[in-house]
Amino acid sequence: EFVINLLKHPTFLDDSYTTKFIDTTTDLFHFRKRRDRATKILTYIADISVNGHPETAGRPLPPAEARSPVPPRPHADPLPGTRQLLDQQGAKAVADWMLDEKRLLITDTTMRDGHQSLLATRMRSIDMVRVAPSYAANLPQLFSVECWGGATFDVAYRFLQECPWQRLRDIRARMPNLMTQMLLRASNGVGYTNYPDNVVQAFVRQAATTGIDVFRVFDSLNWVENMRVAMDAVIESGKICEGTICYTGDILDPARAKYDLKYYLDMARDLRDAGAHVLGLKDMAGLLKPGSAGVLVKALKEEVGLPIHFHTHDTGGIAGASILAAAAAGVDAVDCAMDALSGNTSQPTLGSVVEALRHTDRDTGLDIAAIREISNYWEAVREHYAAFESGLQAPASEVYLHEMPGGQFTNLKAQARSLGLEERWHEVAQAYADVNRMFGDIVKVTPSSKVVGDMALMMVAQNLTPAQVMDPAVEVAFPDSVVDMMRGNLGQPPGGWPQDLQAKVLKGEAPMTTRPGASMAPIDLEVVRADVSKQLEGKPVDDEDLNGYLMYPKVFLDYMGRHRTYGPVRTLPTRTFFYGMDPGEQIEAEIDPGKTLEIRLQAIGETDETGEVKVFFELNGQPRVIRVPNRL
Ligand code: BTN
Ligand code: 3PY
Ligand code: ZN
Repeated sequence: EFVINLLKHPTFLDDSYTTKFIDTTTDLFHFRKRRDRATKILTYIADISVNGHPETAGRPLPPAEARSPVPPRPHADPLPGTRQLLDQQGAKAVADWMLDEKRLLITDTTMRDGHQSLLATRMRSIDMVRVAPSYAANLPQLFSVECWGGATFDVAYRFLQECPWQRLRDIRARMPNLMTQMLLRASNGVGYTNYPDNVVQAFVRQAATTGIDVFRVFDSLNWVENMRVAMDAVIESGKICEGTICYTGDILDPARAKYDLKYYLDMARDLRDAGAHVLGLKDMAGLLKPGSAGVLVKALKEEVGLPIHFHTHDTGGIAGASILAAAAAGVDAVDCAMDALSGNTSQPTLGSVVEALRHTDRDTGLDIAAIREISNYWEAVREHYAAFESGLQAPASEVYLHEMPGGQFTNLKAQARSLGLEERWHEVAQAYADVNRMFGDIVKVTPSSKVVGDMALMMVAQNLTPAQVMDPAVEVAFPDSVVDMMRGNLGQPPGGWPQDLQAKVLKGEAPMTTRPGASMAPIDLEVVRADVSKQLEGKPVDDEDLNGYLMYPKVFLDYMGRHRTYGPVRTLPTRTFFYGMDPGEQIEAEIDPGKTLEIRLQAIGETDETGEVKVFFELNGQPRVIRVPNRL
């Protein structure tokens, strides 16, 4: 039997296997039997129940009494919302409508930035899809729901064993009146590197087709030149192009004159001229202080004429004040996260912003009772992700020193932990600030923020001072990402790279100063499709899969290999996915609309002399036995 051949194979047993192994180890297939999806899911549950999930090993457990999340009951049929306006009248009409609205418009970020910034992006689709109808019915006045893009795309494939496109399709279908929103890293797509123009274009087209309405497009160095391909593709798709400024420094601080008011106004005009329907103001680290927010928003409103959508993070603890200052200065829309996933490195608290503006001229018109119900749902969801909590206890003004994006902060902390540097976190924060200065004071947001983080960790790990790094006489092995960025592969920061550091990193190699995409040959998409199909033993490759592969070839193929082994595990409850089942426990998994598996784990046997364990199930009332290796 295939499963047994797989599980007993030496490569599998010694843990050196990847799921590629299943594709490349052909001796498995001489005995291969086609397994149905139920058997695959049982195999997964059996394996996790016996061996645990690698991602939660050694991490805090959810509380024993953690409730199963129950989504709030829809109060009524969904009223028409922004989605209908977009579909019926187009992107420009939505922008005009925003300018006319007196209300402060609200985007809910819980399903993207909220969990990216608090739970290492690990939230699973099922927890989002189940509450989407409650949003549609109970909060039809929302401007949009940010639920896709940024880091969620690769985390879905890589760690959650699910297809990000399916997530989008499922949310879209259950939220027909609300605009969906994504975060797009312009020429870096949803990846960490520059892609050929036609790959970026194909990705945008696919995202629009599968269900994105609002594209927040930014460049990690604020280089508008490097945003045009993505922006044009969005505009052509008929969806909303939110051309976005990334905010850093402090416009009121004379010592940070590089990022003064004029810098942002110039960039905003460039984005308007590039065709943006909406101007995004992305304060990814939460550095825009209330006083500066008022000045900046007022000036942008006067000078640019586009509706402004403000995004910030509460890492320093006063982002709510910045939102209120921006609202007073006339900002059109802001991002908040549902209360239970707000605050700290996430967005400010949605319900509290709604309350703060109640009975004022910027009253949001959102139903606070509906917000509380949905937040209670998220509170129950969050408990199941205890393994991914950062342990961050409080907001901190240290953010004004290091300027780390909220979406990176907890990630970098985890990276520091894995390098044994957790005790030296405040040194990492200082090094991050030092590296920013050495790089010439740059915008730090994915992927440039990752480069700064890599360099900072390296300096702390090797006890290198900035002076040593800059000293031509001291040999420094720079991280690959630093070399890549100094070569010009992420584009150009304002004023270019510091020449002395660049020369040291590149050892005399000449950097590129043009747009990276301009010198990348287009990919022949049909050749790639045929090649991927061949790697998947002739399985047809649709446009979604093709675009997944183009962003992350290896991550995608690994996902497909595991999918063949474990089936649609996205349908499992989150607790089961991360912790398996206990004897006597029963769960359900809806693997197709209306096709539900009732799964009861009866018992887990002893480990036999071959190192295997029998796991006894009842599947829809019928006994089933699955054997898995005990790898503990
Ligand atoms: C991953 O983290 O690699 C994705 C989740 C699937 C992991 C499966 S669970 C059974 C088997 N044991 C492992 O250590 N990895 C795979
Ligand atoms: C991302 O690109 O994932 C971000 O959240 C940047 O802030
Ligand atoms: Zn953010």
